[in-house]
Amino acid sequence: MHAWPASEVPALPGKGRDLRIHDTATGGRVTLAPGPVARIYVCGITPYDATHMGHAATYNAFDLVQRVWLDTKRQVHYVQNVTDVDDPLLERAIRDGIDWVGLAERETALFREDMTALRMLPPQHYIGAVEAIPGIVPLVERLRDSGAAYELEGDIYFSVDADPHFGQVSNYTTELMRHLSAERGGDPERPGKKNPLDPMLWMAAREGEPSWDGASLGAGRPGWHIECVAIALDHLGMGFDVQGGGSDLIFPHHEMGASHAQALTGEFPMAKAYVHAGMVGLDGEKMSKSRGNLVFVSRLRRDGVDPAAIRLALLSHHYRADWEWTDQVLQDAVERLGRWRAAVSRPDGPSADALVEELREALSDDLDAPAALVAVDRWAALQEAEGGTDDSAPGLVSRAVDALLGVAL
Ligand code: 5CA
Ligand code: ZN
Repeated sequence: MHAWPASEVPALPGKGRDLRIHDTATGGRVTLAPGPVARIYVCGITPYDATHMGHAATYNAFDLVQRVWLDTKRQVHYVQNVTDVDDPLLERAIRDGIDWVGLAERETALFREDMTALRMLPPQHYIGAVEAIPGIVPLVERLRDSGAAYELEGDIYFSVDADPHFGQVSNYTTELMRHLSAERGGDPERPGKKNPLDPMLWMAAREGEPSWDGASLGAGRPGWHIECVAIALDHLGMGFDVQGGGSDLIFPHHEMGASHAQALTGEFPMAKAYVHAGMVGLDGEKMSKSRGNLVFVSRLRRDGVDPAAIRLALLSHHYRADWEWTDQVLQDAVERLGRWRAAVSRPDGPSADALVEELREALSDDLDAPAALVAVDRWAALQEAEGGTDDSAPGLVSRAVDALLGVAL
């Protein structure tokens, strides 16, 4: 699948700092020093509805990860999937009486537009679940042949007990895992499973649903977790730097994905850091396609909201925090954008060398975007109050805000 066009990332003088980021698996900070090429996998959308502010906030977090790495003069190898076949997509297509392929294509196209408008850097490999199926089938066969997977009435399940490290991404209790498994697409109550938590790897063809040739597995379609693992291993290999997504993916998705990969390769861990963004809510509830309490990026754009203001609204919250989208959050961002644009539109101003270092320090410190915004606010306030004589400062601020925060002034 094609991704979306890249906005240019201006090079800044000097060099950024290594990223220290919170890792869900260990519960602590890890310093990622990935050598000349950093490798990141970020879970993509299930395209049955438009991009909402929760999605945008999560992709914003992983965009910052890349901007910090690029500023350290590393290359970034970025992979993202599109879950273009799955239960919620098929259910929505039936509900709306439309073709599921067309629905997925339409919503993926809109996502690309939103990502482009928000200046999110595109992945080098943007891979749909459907196009990954030929790579998924042999992995499921391997897991089955090695005893890490088993058949139940034609469906193939992964045996979580096959991975000695199972549980080490979320560190959740078995009780919580069971609860989340039932809530997030698993089937802990299905009789005949070796362990109630075992997730499906391959679902045998169901009447009226799309299916693909699964060689020795029979016709069917892939489970959700193996989709991301197949794509990540194919394009990044084991031991990549960051596995990213929202905190609702900690369990089962990232836990199961890590176990699939570890059982397949015998290597541990799949990723050096499991990084999770907080949930964005609206009116006290998690914003979600299934709940329908959504503020869409595309809707705001259509209403004439500057995408740079949307991006500033996202950046004003720490990526790990759960927060609420309100009109005030957007209003504050619009005003801030106005102040910053006025400050950089003058021919000179106070020196910005220290500001660039403050931005670097804030972002390398577990992506502290709110602290970065405050630092720019301070420079803009000084510019407004006193001005300055450095004629390179406004340009440098513009480039730094663009390169490190993805905001075009
Ligand atoms: N296709 C799968 C991942 S392989 C999926 O979860 N798709 S999604 O469309 O439901 O979500 C896309 C990304 O947005 C995921 O990382 C998810 O964790 C994140 N996300 C979903 N809702 C929110 C929310 N309310 N706040 C923050 N992030 C969210
Ligand atoms: Zn995923």
